[in-house]
Amino acid sequence: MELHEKIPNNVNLSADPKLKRALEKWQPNYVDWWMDMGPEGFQRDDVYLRTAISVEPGGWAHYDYVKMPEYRWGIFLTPGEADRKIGFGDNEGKPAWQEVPGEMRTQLRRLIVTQGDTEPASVEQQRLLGKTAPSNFDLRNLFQVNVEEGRHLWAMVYLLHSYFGRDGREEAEDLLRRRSGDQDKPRILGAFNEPCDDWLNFFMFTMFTDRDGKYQLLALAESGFDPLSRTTKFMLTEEAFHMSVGETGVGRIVERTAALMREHGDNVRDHGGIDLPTIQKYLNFWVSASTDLFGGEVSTNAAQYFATGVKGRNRENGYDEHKCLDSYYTMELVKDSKIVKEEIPMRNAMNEILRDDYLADCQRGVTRWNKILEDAGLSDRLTMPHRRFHRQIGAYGDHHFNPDGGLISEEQMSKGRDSWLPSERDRAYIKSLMYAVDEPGKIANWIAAPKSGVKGKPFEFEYVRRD
Ligand code: BYC
Ligand code: FE
Ligand code: FE
Repeated sequence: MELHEKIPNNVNLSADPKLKRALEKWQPNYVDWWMDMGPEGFQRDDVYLRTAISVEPGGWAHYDYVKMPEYRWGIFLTPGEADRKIGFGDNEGKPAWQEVPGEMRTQLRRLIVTQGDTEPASVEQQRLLGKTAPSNFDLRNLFQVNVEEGRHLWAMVYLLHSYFGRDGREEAEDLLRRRSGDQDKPRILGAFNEPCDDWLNFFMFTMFTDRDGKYQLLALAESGFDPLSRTTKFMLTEEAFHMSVGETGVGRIVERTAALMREHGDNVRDHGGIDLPTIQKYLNFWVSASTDLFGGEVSTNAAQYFATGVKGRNRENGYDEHKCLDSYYTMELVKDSKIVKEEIPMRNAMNEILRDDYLADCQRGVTRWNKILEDAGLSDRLTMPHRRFHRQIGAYGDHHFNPDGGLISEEQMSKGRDSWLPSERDRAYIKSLMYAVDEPGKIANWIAAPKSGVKGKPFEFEYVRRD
């Protein structure tokens, strides 16, 4: 470990002066981007953050107060496996690549750039949320997520600089130039240009959009390109925290809403809470936007990634067969205004296969939220929208579906829209609830306090000390 270097790392950076210089040149540009686009108004405060200091299970994190611009963003890869073999596709059984094979350069660069682009995008989307955090504890969790997304950008930039020469360095600069939601130079993927400007959005985003991150990282962890596999494995350890922020965040809102419903009936808004129908609409929005992130149902890109071995399935080990040449995936597609079943060659269905795992995981989270409602003695439930609902990308993007997945007309969609997705009024209402609760141990009215704090500290602990 080179922990006390300018760029902490476990990749022996000091042995490669050229790479080290290139990264040290990128670093100030990164810090400039962080100052411009990172959490606004909190750059001078002490934040109780964890920092990666090792890749060993159980011992990798160090907790202390740091000012965010001084955070030690490092480069950490899970240790390599001796003689690792490619686990799938046409190159199954061949040694994993330690360098980028020429014929896979374009594919790999594109995947790494797309992955890398989402990381700063999310920081940009969340940059104003600190001003309305429902508690000091939540404020800290937001910043923890933000600095780790910054580290994920570092992880991809390390790969670009190390393995892609000059065009890699240019891509690394561009990662700091695009801006979430910008008309002229937007971020690459749809969901990362959507505003995430209130805390219901934030918790839904970390629940559903960070979970896309989990599944994409799992698929990239299978990559035949070993440095990508090892980088994404370590990123997954951080992703788990982001998703827990989302799941417990929405869970705490549901808990508070349930308490208000028991006391006052359905009239939750009159008592400053977030009513279940509004929670459901935000859920529908972020599930559909995040479902889009898996790409087209039928995808030649995905088939190529699988064939060459650059991107696999989630936990390839769990499958008996890793070539997928003579198998088919049954998909429901729209033909002549009807939904019909079609057999798609398995490799072309890789996006959909990953989406299946993702949606099942989301459903498990929603089921846990419903348990909170059940325990409160309420019969209301939250549900996952159908995967076809409100899609912009892929086979369903050109049609309209209701939340149950039924094909509907454009007119029916316009009619239903405000009861299925957040309306302007809903968004304005949620915004009206957002104000900063600074004092440690205090909590906003629309959310319940967490069961526990961070790293054995109580909820009342002062996680963010204002300058
Ligand atoms: N928005 O063949 P298709 C995370 C484009 S999240 C806009 O279906 P493919 C995180 C596509 O690029 C994880 N465009 O797609 C979470 C293609 O464009 P071109 C991020 C889209 O390539 C929270 C065209 O449509 N990681 O880490 O099979 C906070 C046809 O595409 C979208 C990755 O994404 C979209 N939603 O699959 C922080 C992993 N979807 O080439 C971080 C790397 C598709 O025709 N990326 N398009 O111009 C990939 O594996 C693939 O690029 C995708 C798309 C799965 C995204
Ligand atoms: Fe990330
Ligand atoms: Fe994340």
